[in-house]
Amino acid sequence: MTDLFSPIRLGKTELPNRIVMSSLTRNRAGRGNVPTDLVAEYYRQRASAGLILTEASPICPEGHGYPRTPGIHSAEQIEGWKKVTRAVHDAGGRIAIQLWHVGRISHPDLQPDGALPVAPSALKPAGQAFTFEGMKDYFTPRALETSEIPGLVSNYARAAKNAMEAGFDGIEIHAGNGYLLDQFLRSSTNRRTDIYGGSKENRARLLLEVLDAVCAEIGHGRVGVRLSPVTPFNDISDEAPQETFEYVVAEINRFDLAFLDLLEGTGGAPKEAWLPFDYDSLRAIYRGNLIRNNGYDLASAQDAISTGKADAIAFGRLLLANPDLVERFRVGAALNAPDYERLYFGEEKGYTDYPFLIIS
Ligand code: 8OZ
Repeated sequence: MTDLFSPIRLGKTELPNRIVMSSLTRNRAGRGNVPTDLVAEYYRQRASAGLILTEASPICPEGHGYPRTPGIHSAEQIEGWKKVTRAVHDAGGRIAIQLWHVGRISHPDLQPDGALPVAPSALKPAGQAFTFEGMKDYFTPRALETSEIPGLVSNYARAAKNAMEAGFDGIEIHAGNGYLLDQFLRSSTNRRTDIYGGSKENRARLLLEVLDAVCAEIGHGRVGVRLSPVTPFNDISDEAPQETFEYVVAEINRFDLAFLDLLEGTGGAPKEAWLPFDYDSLRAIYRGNLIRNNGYDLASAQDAISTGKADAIAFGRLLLANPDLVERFRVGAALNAPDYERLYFGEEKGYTDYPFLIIS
């Protein structure tokens, strides 16, 4: 019987099990937003996962919105990531990088020359940005000109090329969680009147152009995509999420991607508080491998795999706190609890100091 420990092929990559490490922002990059030896050690420790998805990694300087997030746009960053991919591969693992542009979820303090963040429309998000000087109110972003879109798309393609140079097995396009591509997809943040706004077909156009460009650059078997249809994180919503995302997923079918990473629910909120959405309908529409993500434990993950609701399951908090989660699941061991105080700072503390199982 197929279960969480069964191998699976996602595009060009063979996984020994179906336990995927979800992308997790950890804010430990060094100067120049370059991954350090400590970052390499963190991922190396988690190499027994079937596939690691890295933390979200900006594709260009304008794509940054938080301190110390590792980029994939400079030569130094590519060199830094080489240490990470080498460490994971030497430990027998596989790793894909999540490509990110935050759009309006940024602040002039984090932008080149103190510029305004860019977005589909000049709509200020509610809330505050994480800056080097603490929390500061968001600004009203600058709406991208239609003529700027091709340059943005080519930044994704260049980042995908950089990812291959850095030794990654693949990439995941981050089109969720209220960041730039999601700001185009969802109606609350996209009020454009050009071919990138209005109808669902127009709102999905940028993501589809990005997928086209990265697939042309590195091949569809190395490309995945992250969607999160109803998360309100970063002040975002859609008037008709079921309709919007059924369309998006149907269109994504044409790329024959390595996987779709579907973030269910609404961030860290308990399941009872999730906004309604029929994820099984996306499963039925999507023809490729589906990774389901958010709040799974061993039992619910096994259930999702054995009933055919998912091909693999991504774990965030559990893999963050249990580098040897695969082994712990296998033997039914107790799990370490995540140190929520040190998710976004703390260097090695709450990062590379979680204990491994001691087998006596
Ligand atoms: C938490 C803090 C900062 C960024 C996401 C990249 O939600 C993130 C993120 C999460 O996709």
